[in-house]
Amino acid sequence: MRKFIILFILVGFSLIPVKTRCYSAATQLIVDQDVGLNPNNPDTNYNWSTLRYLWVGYPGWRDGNYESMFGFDVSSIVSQIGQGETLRINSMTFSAYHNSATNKPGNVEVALGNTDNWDDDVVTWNSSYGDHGQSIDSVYINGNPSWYQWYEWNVSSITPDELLDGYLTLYLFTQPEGETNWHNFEASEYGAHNEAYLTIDYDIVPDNTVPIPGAVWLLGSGLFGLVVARRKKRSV
Ligand SMILES: [Ca+2]
Ligand SMILES: [Ca+2]
Repeated sequence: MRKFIILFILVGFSLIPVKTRCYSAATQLIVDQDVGLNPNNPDTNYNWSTLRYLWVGYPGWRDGNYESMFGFDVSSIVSQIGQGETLRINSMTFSAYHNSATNKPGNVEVALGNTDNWDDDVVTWNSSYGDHGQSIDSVYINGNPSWYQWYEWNVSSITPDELLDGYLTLYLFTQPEGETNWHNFEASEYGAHNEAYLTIDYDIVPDNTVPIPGAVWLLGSGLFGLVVARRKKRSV
């Protein structure tokens, strides 16, 4: 009987990961497209050819309080989700390369965009439906010597629903908005291969994951039944 109890515990524990984790992976996605937006010139497109960096904040010598928009094609993850399965995000990080010669320090915030339907060659403040959602994470960026380096925002709180349509749009902006704080980040067109990227650690799990206690209880009662059956056989 003791042998069976040990077997039951071993088999029970070995089943736990199988029952709750269908598929797990960590992946990095390079930005699909990126662009600056300016509410002061709401119908102007600020892609690479017009503005050589991705601006956030209010550079005094430029007109307006810039924001930058980053698009990620997440269809490679979504396509792995089968019928009866659900995407679960364990952690997600957004990374962008800071590239500025005369920045002023301050917080740079990340938020979800209002639309996934945009093209960096034509999009403007107005056609992107302007602005962004609530701040998801904030990073304080100092002045010199913090230029020319990667900064990372924790965006793990974004729900999987935002990825299921195959695209994710993020905004960078400054807080508080105003002339005290501005930065620029390297655009994908810059050519130095410091494109923004997204790091996602995720699981794809069955929709109706059997609760662990229930599964173990079922396995236990099954094994108990087997033991009883064997004993009965022997005693015959
Ligand atoms: Ca671009
Ligand atoms: Ca989306």
